[in-house]
Amino acid sequence: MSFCGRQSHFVRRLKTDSVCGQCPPGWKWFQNGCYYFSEATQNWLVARSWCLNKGAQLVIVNTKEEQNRITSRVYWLGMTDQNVEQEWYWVDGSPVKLSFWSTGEPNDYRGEDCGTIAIDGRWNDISCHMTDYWICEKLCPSEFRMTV
Ligand SMILES: [Ca+2]
Ligand SMILES: [Ca+2]
Ligand SMILES: [Ca+2]
Repeated sequence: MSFCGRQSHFVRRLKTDSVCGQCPPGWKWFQNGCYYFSEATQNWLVARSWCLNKGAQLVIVNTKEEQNRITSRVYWLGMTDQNVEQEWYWVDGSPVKLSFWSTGEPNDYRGEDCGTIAIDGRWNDISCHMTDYWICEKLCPSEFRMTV
């Protein structure tokens, strides 16, 4: 590798730290992104809009590590089955594959279409009109992402 190649790699590492290591005030860095844990409660749609307005989205659980990181109280997850019942999709349009549903969930009790994570990390579908805390996730630009 040429010196220039090495130097650009070094610069990229610095950017990784500055971009992903210093999240906006009130946001926490974890792996490939910045996370916002709300202090207020809203219904799912308002929470989703709040994240979008910050250039983020409601959290999408991609890994067990991420799941563990966000487990601490009841939060909205960025997933819904409101388009087709029992077909769960993340807010980025990808189907929910890795999942941590609680026993007997999702049960669509009286038409529950939005996903939450409970204090024990188990998922439950509840009415989208309920209010809960929420988590936004903002990915670092791809060129800055750490390999984990
Ligand atoms: Ca994620
Ligand atoms: Ca449902
Ligand atoms: Ca349920």
